[in-house]
Amino acid sequence: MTKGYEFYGAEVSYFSGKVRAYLRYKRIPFSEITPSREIYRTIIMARVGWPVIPVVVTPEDETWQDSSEIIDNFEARFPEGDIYPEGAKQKLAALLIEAYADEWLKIPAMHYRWTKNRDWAISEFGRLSRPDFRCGSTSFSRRRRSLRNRRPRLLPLGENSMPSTVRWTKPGR
Ligand SMILES: N[C@@H](CCC(=O)N[C@@H](CS)C(=O)NCC(=O)O)C(=O)O
Repeated sequence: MTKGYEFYGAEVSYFSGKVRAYLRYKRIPFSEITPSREIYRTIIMARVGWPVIPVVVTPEDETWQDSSEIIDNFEARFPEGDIYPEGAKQKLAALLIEAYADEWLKIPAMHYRWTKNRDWAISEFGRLSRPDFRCGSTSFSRRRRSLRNRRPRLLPLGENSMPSTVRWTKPGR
């Protein structure tokens, strides 16, 4: 039996959600693999060179990274039910909406994840990183504390940006 599409992604990951929704919409069979520390080391770092999700490994053993490239590659293989509207202007509009969601909606998404859903996000990242730690165990609590004390890296978040992010997503406040 040939290997199917392997999708390395997580519920907590913004860009994994984009690819997962696409795969479900197109009804493309895939298996989702949780990116544990071990998977980051042996698959993602080995194939991509930096720690990132989503990643797709194809049945031919190709590695695809970047949600837009993953979707474009799937579209080339599964053209039926094109996800883009007909017409060049309409396609341009669809691509601009994608760029807006990728680059700008990410800001409020990260803001609300790390303010309103911080505990959940920390638990999720802990669970992904060390699925071998049982919830409530000493190792689990230690790992949770160490994540809690770490500021999210590489995110467009900061004390100064918070009020404007909230104003942007909640007009009138
Ligand atoms: N442009 C990339 C962005 C991927 C991305 O930012 N992934 C996040 C999780 S949603 C990540 O793994 N970040 C870790 C990092 O960038 O070091 C895409 O569309 O796939």
